[in-house]
Amino acid sequence: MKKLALHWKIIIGMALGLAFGLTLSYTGNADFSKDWIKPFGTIFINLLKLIAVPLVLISLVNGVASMTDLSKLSKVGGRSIGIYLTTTLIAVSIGLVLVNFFTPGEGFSEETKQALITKFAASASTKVKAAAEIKERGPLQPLVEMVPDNIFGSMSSNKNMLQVIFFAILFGVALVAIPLEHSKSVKALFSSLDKVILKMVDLIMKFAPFGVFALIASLISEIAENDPSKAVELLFALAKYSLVVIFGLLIMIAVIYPTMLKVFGKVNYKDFFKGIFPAQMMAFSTSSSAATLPVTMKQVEEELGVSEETTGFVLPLGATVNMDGTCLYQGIAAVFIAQVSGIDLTLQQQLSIVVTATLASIGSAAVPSAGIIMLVIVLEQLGLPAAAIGLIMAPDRILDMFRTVVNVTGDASVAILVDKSIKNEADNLQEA
Ligand code: DAS
Repeated sequence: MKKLALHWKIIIGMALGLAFGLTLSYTGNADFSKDWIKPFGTIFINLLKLIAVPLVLISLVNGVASMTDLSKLSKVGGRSIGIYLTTTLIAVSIGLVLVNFFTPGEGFSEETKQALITKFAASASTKVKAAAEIKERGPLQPLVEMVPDNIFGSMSSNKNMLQVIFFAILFGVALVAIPLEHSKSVKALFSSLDKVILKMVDLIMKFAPFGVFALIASLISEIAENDPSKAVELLFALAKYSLVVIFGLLIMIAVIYPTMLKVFGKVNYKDFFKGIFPAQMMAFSTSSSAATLPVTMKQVEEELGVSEETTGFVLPLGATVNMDGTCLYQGIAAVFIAQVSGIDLTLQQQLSIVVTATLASIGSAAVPSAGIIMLVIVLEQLGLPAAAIGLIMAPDRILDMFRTVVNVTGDASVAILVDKSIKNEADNLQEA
């Protein structure tokens, strides 16, 4: 029998978890779930938290260290990173506008809302509630907090992901800057470690169908208790949340990238989509920017006319650090979880989501489900209940397929714009 793809197994786990949760709530056996099912969901969440920091550290160092030399880093890298950050900030901003406009995490009946608040808000740390505390901080405080005074302390908790990212980038740049005879073995080490950590993610995700089953079953039986109609409300909210994410991703694909390419690159978007389509289909079916990278590079170079040098630099780096789809999704997911937990985020806290999600997407590895692994850290960073991941884990694998298409399309757009700017600069120099 043909091996079932992981995302179908997760969807089956979700459906069985829903059915089992409803059965438990119908028969009044919620306690059974609490003692015998919920622990497996907690184990799965802990596994995601376990892998997050080493995944960020290793995949980022490996991504930055794969650059050949600093001179190229400064020229092509400077332009690429500038455009990466622009598209990522646009993406997360679109996400936040949509989730605040459509509020998929609100509209529950009072009873269901109270049950959700009881379940999730309890595990929200004081960080989100102490909004007043934020006002006392200076405007540059987030910048100060990004620089760790002890990397081992930063790595000891998921709350300092920005500091781990700062250290990883600094370490990677230093690795590129030292002579090859000294950096060769370290680069090889991190390349091997990258394969190990990605295999660990793969092993953890094999547990995902069971983890999702346990998370959904315990969630439904605890929230629904003796009233299964609450479960229907939860599913409706999840469907609305998923549609908001997909709508945001479509805006990136159909509006933002074509506009950028037309205005700044004079590229006809029909030619662009014809050229990039095979890579988008690969991204959709693999949910992995890294697995799609060879196809993206081939299409961008052969079909979209980008030079080999630009392609060879911008796309591998982009696959590691430029994830517009993931960032848009993380922004929506964080606010959705706050809405479900009855936590009102101030504008300042939502702006901190822009920074945290942008950096989390930079730290996300280019593999399936990397986005939700990093979301655990975004939630911890913001003091939102990471346990609520169980609520959005169910549709996540499907949303991952869509957001990976946006990630890859964004990388290709940046490669074209950077290549155009370098060629225009060379033409101007010749004319001068
Ligand atoms: N699947 C990731 C990628 O390869 C994106 C994500 O998980 O958000 O781009």
